[in-house]
Amino acid sequence: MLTSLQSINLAATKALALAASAQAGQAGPTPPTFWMPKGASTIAPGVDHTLDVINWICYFFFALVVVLTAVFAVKYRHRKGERFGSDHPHHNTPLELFWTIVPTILVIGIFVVGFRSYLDIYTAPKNAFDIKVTAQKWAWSFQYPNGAQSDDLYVPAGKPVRLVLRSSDVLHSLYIPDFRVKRDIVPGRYTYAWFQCDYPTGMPGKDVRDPNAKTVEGALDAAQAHALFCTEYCGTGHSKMNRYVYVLDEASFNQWMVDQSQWIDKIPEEELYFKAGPKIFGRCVQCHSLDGSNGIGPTWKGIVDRVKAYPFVGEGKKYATYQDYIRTSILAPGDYVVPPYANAMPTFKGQLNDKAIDAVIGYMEHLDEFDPKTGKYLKADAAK
Ligand code: HEC
Ligand SMILES: [Cu+2]
Repeated sequence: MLTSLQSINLAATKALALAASAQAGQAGPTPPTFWMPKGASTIAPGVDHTLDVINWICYFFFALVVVLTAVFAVKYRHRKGERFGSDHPHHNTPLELFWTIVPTILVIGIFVVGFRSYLDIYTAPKNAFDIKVTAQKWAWSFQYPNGAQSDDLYVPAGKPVRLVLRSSDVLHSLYIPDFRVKRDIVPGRYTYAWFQCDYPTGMPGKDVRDPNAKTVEGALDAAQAHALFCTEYCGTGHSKMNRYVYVLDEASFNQWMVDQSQWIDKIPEEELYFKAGPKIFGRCVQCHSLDGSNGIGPTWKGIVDRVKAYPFVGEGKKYATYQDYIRTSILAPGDYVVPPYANAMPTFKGQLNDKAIDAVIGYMEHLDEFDPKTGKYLKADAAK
């Protein structure tokens, strides 16, 4: 029994050593195994070794139980002429003590190894880089300290990152298998997760979610990015919360953050609707279509004419212009809930600024210039 405890300790030490060598940065992510995907965070080796130790204990006892069952079934089978129920062993105190004490010690050993990793996993280092995460039906919004925002998660390599998780509606759960990170996101409460990944994946060269995309030079290979899931069923659009994590070296990450916070400012007013419009529409497309089909929300096909005809839109009415109404619909969707729809739209207050809202309105005004299926600008070549 001492030896099994020692082997647990040994595995834990090995895990720590592995984690240290990963930190030194010679290696890349640990390769996938039968049980686990590749391990790309500093805690991955420790988690995997804890799992391995528990697995091996299970294999051992599984084999022991199966073999003994087979042996005893043969050895103590009923033989001709034997009477039932005679002369069988009943109580054996040493044996009972043995099979109570040994598993107890084993389980305590597993607890100690697990609890150590648990503390590591749940206590973020003090110098961690904070990223705010908002989960909502059915999208992620990642907010960076400089005001940048993204739908996929971008993180700096070689630095602890702490995610501050919030939900604006129901229970969600953030899961990054390659990092061995999983954390529930509970409405009305902050939860936290942290990780450190030392290996840059690079930037997405094109949409890696498109399986038909041809690899272009310098583009990120989809296998390199880390998948990010919502892992708490949160309604019909749950699977739309599958995103990616991109790990950038620190300089690229800082540059990306600056670009990301300023991307819309750099676009001239008259190009806004076709340069920024489709990108922002990417955050509305789960619920709104351009082709006339109604989803969770009303289609945007013909939206400007429809909205102009509302009895409360027009000079001297609640909304002087249709732009006013659309603006309010985006910032305070509950103000007027279009029948027969539910009040299901999240507010984009604090996420879309005035310029972004102008871009959306411009987009709605020029819908005939966009592909009704994909939302892409049809005159893209002419615009160059
Ligand atoms: C989770 C689903 C969802 C998302 C995401 C969503 N909406 Fe909505 N939207 C709705 C629903 C449902 C309605 C109808 C009920 C209401 O008025 O709140 C609606 C209504 C609207 C209306 C009023 C339409 C009308 O005919 O009066 C506008 C404008 C609008 N959304 C814009 C947006 C924009 C812009 C985005 C993206 C930045 C967006 N929505 C994202 C669900 C959504
Ligand atoms: Cu979810």
